[in-house]
Amino acid sequence: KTEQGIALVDRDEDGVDRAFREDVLAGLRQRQKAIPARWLYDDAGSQLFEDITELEEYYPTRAETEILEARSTEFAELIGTGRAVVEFGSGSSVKTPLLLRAIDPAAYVPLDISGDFLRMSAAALAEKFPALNVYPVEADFMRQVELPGEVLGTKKLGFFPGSTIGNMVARTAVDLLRSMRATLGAEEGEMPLLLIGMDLVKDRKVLEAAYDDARGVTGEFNLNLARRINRELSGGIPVDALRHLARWNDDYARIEMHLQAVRDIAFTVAGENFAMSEGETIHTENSHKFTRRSANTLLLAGGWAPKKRWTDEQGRFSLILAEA
Ligand code: AVI
Repeated sequence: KTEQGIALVDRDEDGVDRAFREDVLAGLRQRQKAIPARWLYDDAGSQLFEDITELEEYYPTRAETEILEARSTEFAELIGTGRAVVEFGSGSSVKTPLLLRAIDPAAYVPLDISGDFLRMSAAALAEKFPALNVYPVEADFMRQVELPGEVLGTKKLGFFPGSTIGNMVARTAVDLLRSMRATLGAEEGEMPLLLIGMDLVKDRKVLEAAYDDARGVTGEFNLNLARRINRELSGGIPVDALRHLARWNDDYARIEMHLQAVRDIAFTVAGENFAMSEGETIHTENSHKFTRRSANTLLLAGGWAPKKRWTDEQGRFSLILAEA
């Protein structure tokens, strides 16, 4: 529940998240089984994702941090001080302080659907920056969000690091970029800026290793979805019969994660019967990778004009500043 007492998660009388159940059941009925990637992030999944960001093979977090560290002077010049930073998703421990230190904002407004996560990271940031006004908002940022009155009239900078935009198909990504414009006041004639991380197309081997690490942490992250279904939806998926698969789809310029059946299996979820034959998969995530042009095209389609682009030394990851 939010402070206003509005529950963001709609649960039935047994405490089951209705949207999760509907997404899973609808996804498992499809010919190509598919479950939206947002369901990977329960507490266990969020912890596993944190572990992923520290893996040798998973370069995006380090590459983006490198850019944030190297370009602070340019951020200060181009963005200026005194803006309100609106972060889409709760600030991670490392990246957000780097940005805040560079541009000395008037306020910091983290938006997140998970209230617990939000309060934890907001408290950690407030401790690091005692003079900064922090206004956490529990909300689903896929839709326009009403920002706290305290930042009305203050120019905004949206911050969306991590290449999370890459986890959406273009249609959804464009909707989100448009919602961000609205949230940040573009429609009221304010001129917000957006600083967004977008991972780049590169050698397929490097990409596939980043999503199929030697220690098997990404595999655990993927398999946790099946475990979560068993836990929360009285599922009987034989998790030992599934294996983690990460492969580059060159036509769509994306890494796809799947759970693949290693033998014929049958199981129930929330009372409904499903079967998978050997080799069949459940598609669990897309992670789109961009070129300079495809990144610009996506941003423009979402109502944002790219203004400046940085990459890390090795050219693996990009951070783009755009204006509405
Ligand atoms: C959160 N998101 C940007 C990650 C990515 O790289 O697409 C999620 C992830 N999936 C597997 N590894 C990391």
